[in-house]
Amino acid sequence: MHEPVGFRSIHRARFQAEPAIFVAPGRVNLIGEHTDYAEGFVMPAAIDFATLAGISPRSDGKIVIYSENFKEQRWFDAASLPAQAGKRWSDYPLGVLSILAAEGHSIPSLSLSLWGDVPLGSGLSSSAALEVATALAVLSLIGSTYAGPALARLCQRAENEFVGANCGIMDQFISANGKANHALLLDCRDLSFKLAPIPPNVALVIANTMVKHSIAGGDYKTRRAESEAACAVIACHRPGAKFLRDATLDDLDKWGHEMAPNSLLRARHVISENLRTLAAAVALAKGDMVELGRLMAEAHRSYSQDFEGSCVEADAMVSLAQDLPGLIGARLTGGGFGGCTINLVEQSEAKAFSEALASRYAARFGIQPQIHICHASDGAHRLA
Ligand code: GAF
Repeated sequence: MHEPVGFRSIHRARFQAEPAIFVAPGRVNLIGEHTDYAEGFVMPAAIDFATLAGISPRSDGKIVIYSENFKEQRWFDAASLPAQAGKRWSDYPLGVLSILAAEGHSIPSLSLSLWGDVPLGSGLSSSAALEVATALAVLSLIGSTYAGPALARLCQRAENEFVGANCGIMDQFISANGKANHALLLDCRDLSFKLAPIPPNVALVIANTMVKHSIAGGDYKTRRAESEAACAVIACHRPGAKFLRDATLDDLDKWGHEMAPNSLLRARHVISENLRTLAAAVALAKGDMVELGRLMAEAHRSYSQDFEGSCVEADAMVSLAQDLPGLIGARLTGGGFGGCTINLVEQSEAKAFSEALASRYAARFGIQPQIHICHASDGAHRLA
């Protein structure tokens, strides 16, 4: 994280008050895409790009939220917060306040400063970082605490019910519960997880295609609906199959002909991705990097061809990486249709890998990609 000089003094100067400061990270997903809302498995890591939230009490009945990124301040009455999103950055903190109120908390007058360096619209969960940082800050002001999984659910509700994006639990969960030097194998059914250590000689190289990604857009919704429609067909035969987590490839062989062609493809991705994610956790635990790389390659193929969640630039970013020294595995990460690829790379080759990938991509598309060598980081916590 590259904190702006004096985040504390920005809050102090603006609000004449000493802030308590909280940090919540963005994330990268190693494998397990579009499986979270199917109650399946994901394997994300928190990264060292994050949002900071500074908070202090007020006594004038107002809620004042300032974004250092947008250089914009917004005022609200604590007693009558907006009931609907307004398609602006402030929807995320307001969503958290609105769900906290719905969960029975009375929201006091407060000043909140926000700043973050998670690149926006790049599929690295800037929204989850903003929600989780806000939630921790406000909970501390009201003297309440939520355990990590409950904090993640609160923030997912803010995004689903207030912002209006129908995301799963992965992003908020890893932002709230990440652990330095580890990914998490998360079971999105019961939110149990296992720590998956990332070997110290493996770097997380995140390559931004610079194609904007958004889960508020129609594609995320459409893919989700198509995969859920496939599950509904299976459930007609096997009522126990409430989510694609409960379905098998055998179910698709038996009843795939009753599904719309796109639904069949989406379901094949989700069901096989759950299997790959479990296998990837085993490979990582055994230090079998060849198998991990193979699973990531297969996951990208499935995401791109069956789920049709990739784009020309992301497919190229993955294929341009294939013969570079040090590559273990590469795939598109996050909600899709743009954003970033995750490349697991031998640490000693990470710098040369990043430079070579950037120059190949720039030569292909005439766009300079941002490439970051990241570290798996701790989840949200109080900074000062
Ligand atoms: C986005 C969503 F927010 C997550 O819940 C998840 O569905 C992901 O896309 C795809 O794996 O990040």
